Amino acid sequence: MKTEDLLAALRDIVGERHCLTEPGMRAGHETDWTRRFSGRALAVVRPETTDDVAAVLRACSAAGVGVVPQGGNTGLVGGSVPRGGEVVLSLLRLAGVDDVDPDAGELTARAGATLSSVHSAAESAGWAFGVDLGARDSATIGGMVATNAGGVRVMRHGPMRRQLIGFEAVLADGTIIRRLPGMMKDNTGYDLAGLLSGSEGTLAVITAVRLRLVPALAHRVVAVAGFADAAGAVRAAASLRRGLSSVQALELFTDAGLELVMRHASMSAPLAPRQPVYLLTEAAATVRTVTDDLVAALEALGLGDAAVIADDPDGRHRLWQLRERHTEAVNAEGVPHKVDVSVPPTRYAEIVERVPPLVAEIDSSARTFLYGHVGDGNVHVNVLGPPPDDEAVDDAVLRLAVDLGGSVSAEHGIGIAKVDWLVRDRGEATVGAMRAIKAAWDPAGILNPGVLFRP
Ligand code: FAD
Ligand code: 2HG
Ligand code: ZN
Repeated sequence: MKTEDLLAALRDIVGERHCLTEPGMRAGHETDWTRRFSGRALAVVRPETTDDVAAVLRACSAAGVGVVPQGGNTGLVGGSVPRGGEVVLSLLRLAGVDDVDPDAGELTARAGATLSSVHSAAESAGWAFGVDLGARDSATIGGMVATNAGGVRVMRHGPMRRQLIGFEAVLADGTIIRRLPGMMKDNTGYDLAGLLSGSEGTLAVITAVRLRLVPALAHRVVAVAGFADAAGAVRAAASLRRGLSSVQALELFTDAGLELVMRHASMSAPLAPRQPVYLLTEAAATVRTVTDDLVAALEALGLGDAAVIADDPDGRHRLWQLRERHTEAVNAEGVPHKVDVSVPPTRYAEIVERVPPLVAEIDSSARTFLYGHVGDGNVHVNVLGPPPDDEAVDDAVLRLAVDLGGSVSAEHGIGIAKVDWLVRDRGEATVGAMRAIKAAWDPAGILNPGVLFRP
């Protein structure tokens, strides 16, 4: 099929208005959130239904043209934008949340529903959704399943994969596969929903999922405590996790990042004097005593005077902003190198201490910011300075994570940013098994070419 014929077929399926070929209309879909990755799309198509998604995939398969599924385009590893010449399949019009079941604590979200809309729907039914992250107003449920997104409550509820009860998706040849609504217990062969989690748009296009909800906890408290070093913060995090069953989140950041956030967001320091490392703890329960319990736990750790606590909505929000706004504060300073890794809990303090001098050895003018989900062993290394295509810093940090027994991707995925590291981290045999799955589901290789594997 000629390009012009494919474009005509796509216009027929989604309508002229939703097949974007003008450069100005495509632009927002062609560059990623960090501005580090971009490429030209043949067209951006915006289907409204699952049947339209299937028709688009059939047309692209027939034409042998690659397809890049795209949700909110908040991904951080370059997997959501074209490499050059693909059709971007935007799922944003498949929005909405249906079939909220307040008795079962379940709902169905279409792929383009934002995380915030799922939180609202869960809340209206007297429940909560167990995954939360800073990009909640833009990140879509389809993209979050495709990346197996983590966020700030993984230590309590697990990542997206753990929330899935059922799914609907479209294979590269347009075949629709579906298990909706699905069942909480359902041992019927391969776990295809689990396989789609973290598949990064390379196996199928996710069009809807059934999600489990978690109890809504009425009382919530947030504390930020300061430490002389990362080891102290990691020890306190371990102790709080062990001793306080109400803990929902444990987040770490350093004073360099705090300085940036305060400047960018016009906020003031949570503690005086400032400290090198901070630990944010959130606890929640159905009973008001959750605040007293956290205060007592911090005092038992000798942190009574080194912590600030808030249990009112505004105060909690202010403390959370100090951690959540790191990503946008770094982005406002330049195009960052983002290295999302996890290490065993016993090596967490070590990686936080070793990364800044390691980066400085490679590029003495680089600025390094570390923050992350200490409760999951996940640290986000952000480096400003080296040109976007210079990977020396990325490679050094990834090598260190592997040497410490960690993973080269904790929660953001492989995308195009880490394709070579997938093999280095997992080995040829394991990646060979992954490639065999890819070949079976997408034999012509049209879904997100270049993501996860080199073509
Ligand atoms: P996109 O960026 O559009 O796509 C991401 C990947 O999924 C791409 O490979 C794409 O091809 C594929 N994809 C998208 N939709 C579909 C679909 N329907 N079917 C198949 N494949 C699809 N991530 C975390 O894990 N934890 C965090 O705490 C976190 N915080 C963030 C904070 C900020 C401020 C920002 C900007 C990002 C953050 N992220 C975080 C990263 C990002 O939000 C997640 O990766 C999110 O899951 C991406 O969702 P999206 O809809 O934007 O997907
Ligand atoms: C977070 O935890 C996100 O804030 C983004 O995963 C991480 O900015 C980053 O590198
Ligand atoms: Zn994160």
